[in-house]
Amino acid sequence: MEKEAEGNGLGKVNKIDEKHVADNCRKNKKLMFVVIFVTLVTVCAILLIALVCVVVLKNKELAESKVPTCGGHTGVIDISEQSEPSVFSDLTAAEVKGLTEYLYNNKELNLVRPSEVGVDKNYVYLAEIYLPDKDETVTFLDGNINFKDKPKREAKVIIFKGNQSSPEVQEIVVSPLPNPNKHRTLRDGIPLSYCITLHDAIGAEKYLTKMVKEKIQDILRESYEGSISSKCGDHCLTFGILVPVSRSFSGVEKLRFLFGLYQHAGYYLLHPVDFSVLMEVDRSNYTIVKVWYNGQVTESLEALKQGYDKGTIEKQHVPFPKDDDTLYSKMTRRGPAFPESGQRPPFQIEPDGKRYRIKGRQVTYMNWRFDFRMSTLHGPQLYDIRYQNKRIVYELSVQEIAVFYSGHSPIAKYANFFDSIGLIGSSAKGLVPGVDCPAHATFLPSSHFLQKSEKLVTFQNVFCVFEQDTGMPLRRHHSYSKYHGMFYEGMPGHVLILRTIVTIVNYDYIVDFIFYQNGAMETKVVSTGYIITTQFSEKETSYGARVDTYITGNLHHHLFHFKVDLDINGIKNRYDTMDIDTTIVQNNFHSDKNAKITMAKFERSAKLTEKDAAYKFNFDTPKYHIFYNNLTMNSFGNPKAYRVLLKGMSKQILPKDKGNEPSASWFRYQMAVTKHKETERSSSSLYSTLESVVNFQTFIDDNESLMDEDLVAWISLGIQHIPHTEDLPVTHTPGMDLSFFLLPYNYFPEDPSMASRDSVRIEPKMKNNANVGINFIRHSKPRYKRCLPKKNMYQELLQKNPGILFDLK
Ligand SMILES: *[C@@H]1O[C@H](CO)[C@@H](O)[C@H](O)[C@H]1NC(C)=O
Ligand SMILES: *[C@@H]1O[C@H](CO)[C@@H](O)[C@H](O)[C@H]1NC(C)=O
Ligand SMILES: *[C@@H]1O[C@H](CO)[C@@H](O)[C@H](O)[C@H]1NC(C)=O
Ligand SMILES: *[C@@H]1O[C@H](CO)[C@@H](O)[C@H](O)[C@H]1NC(C)=O
Ligand SMILES: [Cu+2]
Repeated sequence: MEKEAEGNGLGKVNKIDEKHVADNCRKNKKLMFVVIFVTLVTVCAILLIALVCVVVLKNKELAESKVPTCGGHTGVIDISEQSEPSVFSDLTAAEVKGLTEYLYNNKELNLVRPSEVGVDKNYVYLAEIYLPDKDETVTFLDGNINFKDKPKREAKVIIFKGNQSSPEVQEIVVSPLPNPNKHRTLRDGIPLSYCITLHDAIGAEKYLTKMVKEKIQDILRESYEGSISSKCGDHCLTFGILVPVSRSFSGVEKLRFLFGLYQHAGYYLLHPVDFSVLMEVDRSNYTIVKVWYNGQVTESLEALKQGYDKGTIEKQHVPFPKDDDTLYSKMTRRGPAFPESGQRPPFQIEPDGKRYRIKGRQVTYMNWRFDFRMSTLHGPQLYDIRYQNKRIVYELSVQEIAVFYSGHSPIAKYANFFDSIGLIGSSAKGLVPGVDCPAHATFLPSSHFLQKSEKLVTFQNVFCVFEQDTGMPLRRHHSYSKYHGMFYEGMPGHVLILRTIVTIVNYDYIVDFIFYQNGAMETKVVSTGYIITTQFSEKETSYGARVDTYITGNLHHHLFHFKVDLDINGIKNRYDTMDIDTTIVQNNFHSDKNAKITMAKFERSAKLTEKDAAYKFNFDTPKYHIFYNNLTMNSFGNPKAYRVLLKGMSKQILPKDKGNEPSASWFRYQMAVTKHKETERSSSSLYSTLESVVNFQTFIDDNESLMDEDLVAWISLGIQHIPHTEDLPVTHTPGMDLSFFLLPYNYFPEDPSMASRDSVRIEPKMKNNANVGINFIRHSKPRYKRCLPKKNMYQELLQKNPGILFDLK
């Protein structure tokens, strides 16, 4: 069959060939063009496919295996809740379960659950870990790690007791977790009026809103072009801020606070109007004590109404702001855009992965190691900070963040906030990768036990830990000439930062703990966020600056307090100052035998007692502050010490004991040093805004000996802030940073960062001859030749889980 077919085929072809040679010739030419054309097209197509293939493969290669992702190695980061909580870790879910069972089953405490909370009830306001006494903890930490000897875990619980004739606060310690069977009282008999309960705040606002709607809605409408109503549309007024009035100002036992009124446009706090109400709260009895309208005071809303209608009250008019993206109170981008071409800003990568480890809440970085936690009440706390495994600090913690305002209007006059009233620790959440911290940072959540829930409430992105280039070399020297010897050696400044940002209503405070490779550590606080403003009037001009047509930015003083429990080469330390003074000496190199010159000298002065050690900065007596153990001297006879350096001092200019200055008596000193005591754990309290329950001055007044004792340095930082137009829309961070350093001082035989592999040395191959080649000496060991930066996945994460940034309820 095949043969026949073949033969037939050939025969046909032959026939055609013979008959149509000329024809075929023409046809062949055409065919040739077609063939060439088809071939070309095919070749092009193949080339195109090949090109596409190359591009796809290249991308695939880039995306997949060949070029690795920088810092892909994450095995050293384990931020999960550890099965066995460390001594310093916050309450765990299991512990809270045991704690709530104990609390709610205890008849004596008579507590109601969160859903039944009310003014005449006893309920839990908050609970957090109550750390064991220091000596117990240190014995455990410094002994063999044996979990049998681990100090008991305990919880401090703050209970609001409304179910008694005079409501009180009781602070108890419940023990041992996770299965407690007893409690003891830490502090009690504190009138509940030294706190603001959620009930007080919500109840008073509801009451006030109702009264205002009934009695003076028309005054507000005429004066401020808005109303307090659920139907106010885009012209709403709101009681935006609540100012608790210190009992030192009010002179009454009952709780008093002020509500300020705002036009709810843009960000409301920059649209205040000159209307505020002073209220008194006694359980569910809300009373309006005074009303302030346009600088005039009346005893009630009715009296305001009468005066307004009769014409005895001077009226005012503030137009309602036009709420668009250019409104001064809004943080939306505006103005001629830069950079013109819209390039993205630089960012840092970790080419060889993380150079720090985290296990639970313990961080290890270079020679550093520390534990950290978040106190619901006080804010971030670091524990057992070690360098080369030797403890330098037992505790480094934020104690209080306060701000004292001034103003003619009552809101600014009485605004003396101690932010612990707003719970500093649980006010930190939602750090945004790429803005608040570098995108390559490790973000950690924090959990709190608050009034609203029987379980821990977890906030995401409360802390971030990252290593970064400060852009400032840690050290360098450039010896460029033959005469001095040719070499360059330098080390870039890479630090590890633990950061949190607390947002207390209007202000945002960035708190950084910075670890340098040379054994230095810095604690820094920076303010940003919205200032508190009052409606502009001539009377405010001594207390603030007009920053827009209708508003004054009021003068205020930011106060920060830190506890630094130093343990330098052991617990028993001394505190000396190195006092710099002048001395007159012989000018004996010259002919006149009696000639003298004056120069500086220094002298060590031991601080023997607490009163002796309460430090107020004085320009005339410059000094170093040195902490050391008298038993550890270096080979030159100097103590192996750490030095405290303050870079953000500020003076309290308010007179001692006036107003609520006593609540901030810690601010009388730039630094105070006291003997460690478990009864002096914190310099402030939940009650400081209303009453000085903890008076720091008493820590000093017993004037105890500081010689070879466990010393605690209490450090105050502060900044006076006279607002200006660039504080709109928000205060920017440059110039607002305050910090203190812990610096090694004869502690090491030399700079310990000499061992760091980050340094770079450049020198001629032949001594002092740069013409025969250069040696470039590095000590790092790159994991990859090149790598791709990790993608910042925050946006995708946020879309799926908006709760990491915003409250969902
Ligand atoms: C205590 O609570 C009980 C039960 O809710 C209530 O009947 C009583 O009036 C309360 N007592 C006080 C003093 O609030
Ligand atoms: C409410 O408080 C006012 C003012 O303090 C007082 O005169 C009044 O008797 C109180 N009412 C009740 C029901 O306690
Ligand atoms: C400790 O200090 C005292 C002076 O206060 C000194 O006399 C003593 O020699 C010191 N001890 C040591 C071991 O250095
Ligand atoms: C504190 O105590 C020391 C030592 O007892 C004493 O010399 C000093 O005067 C006291 N300081 C004050 C202010 O009382
Ligand atoms: Cu400020």
